[in-house]
Amino acid sequence: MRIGISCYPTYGGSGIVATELAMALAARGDEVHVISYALPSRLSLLNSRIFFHEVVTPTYPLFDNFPPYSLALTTKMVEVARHAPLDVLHVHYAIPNAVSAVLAREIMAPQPLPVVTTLHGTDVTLVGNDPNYLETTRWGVNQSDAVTAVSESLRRTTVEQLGTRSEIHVIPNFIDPARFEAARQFAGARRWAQKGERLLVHISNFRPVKRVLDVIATFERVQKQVPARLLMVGDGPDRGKVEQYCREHHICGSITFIGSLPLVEEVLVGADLFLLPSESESFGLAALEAMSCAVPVIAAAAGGLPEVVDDGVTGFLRPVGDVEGMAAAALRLLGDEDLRRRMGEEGRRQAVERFSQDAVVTRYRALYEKVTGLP
Ligand code: GMT
Repeated sequence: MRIGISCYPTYGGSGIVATELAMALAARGDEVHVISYALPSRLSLLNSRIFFHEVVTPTYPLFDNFPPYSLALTTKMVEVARHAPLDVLHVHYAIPNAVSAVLAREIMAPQPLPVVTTLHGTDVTLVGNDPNYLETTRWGVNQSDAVTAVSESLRRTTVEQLGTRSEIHVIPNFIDPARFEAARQFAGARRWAQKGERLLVHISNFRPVKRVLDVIATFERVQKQVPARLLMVGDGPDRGKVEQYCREHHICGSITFIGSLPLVEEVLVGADLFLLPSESESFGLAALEAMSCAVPVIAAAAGGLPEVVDDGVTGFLRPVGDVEGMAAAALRLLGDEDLRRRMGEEGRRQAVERFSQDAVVTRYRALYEKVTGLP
């Protein structure tokens, strides 16, 4: 099958999922055309069945700061669909990708171009439900030939907040077990540790929804009891604020801001705990990646996180903002190495059993077969 995949190229989970899916489909024999405004960070073009198409958005004085990216994206989708030619177009993140894709389908008619839209979270919860985008987002979702959401929680939220009427298939995010098995050899997080330090890790795009100050507040409480280091991985709008807080509270010495890393296992393997206290999280791919590295997760009981982290079994979930509870859970695990190891290993087992790439990619492939009628 010839599959178009459109996504954001940056370090967000939606771009990672789209990229991993593209590479897995190509490895199985499909031809995959990735469409985005820049090369996604993890996309390898070394498979001869993967192609990358950059969306270029020309500017013009009249546009001021608002060049019409959605139209340039639609135009690129049509160009690729016509000349590849594509059998199906799978877009990740509804805004503007779903709307651009439906428009591309209309332009392509009568040549069919079924559109599959995968909702990732903030395209519904933070951006899609904004009155400035709501009507168009709902239309893009309703007009798609198939819609998926990465968790049951996001499926419910989409119906509630966008008022969509299409069937939404829940297809969770996934990991490649082989990649994480190979990572077991890595020096991983221990590279950053000083003698006797326990290692806590947080990975995100440092947006307000991630509640990065809660990570620091939890760590401060832990560090009072146990020698520890916090690895802050990623980058984004709240990083400056958090670094300033650390300077003002004289805790910079035990917190390392690493920046964005394409392969998160480089910092997860060998870590003691992973912290994700988000306000909302449709799935929490970083939590799944931590589990895949046998690292227990302490997270907020928000959105789809309870569908990923088994509370009391592969980590602990606490109410949003409950930094006392998260710190107590962290201290409990750091004080009981047997329990910490057992939870980590169970996390790895569940990650492989419930979120393996092969099974999830098969489900996406089945959806493409359904909307195209092709084998
Ligand atoms: O987290 C974000 O703000 C960006 C967004 C993205 O594009 O990566 O993340 C969402 O999609 C991920 C992949 O499906 C999910 O693992 C994240 O939970 C989800 N983020 C939120 O819901 C806040």
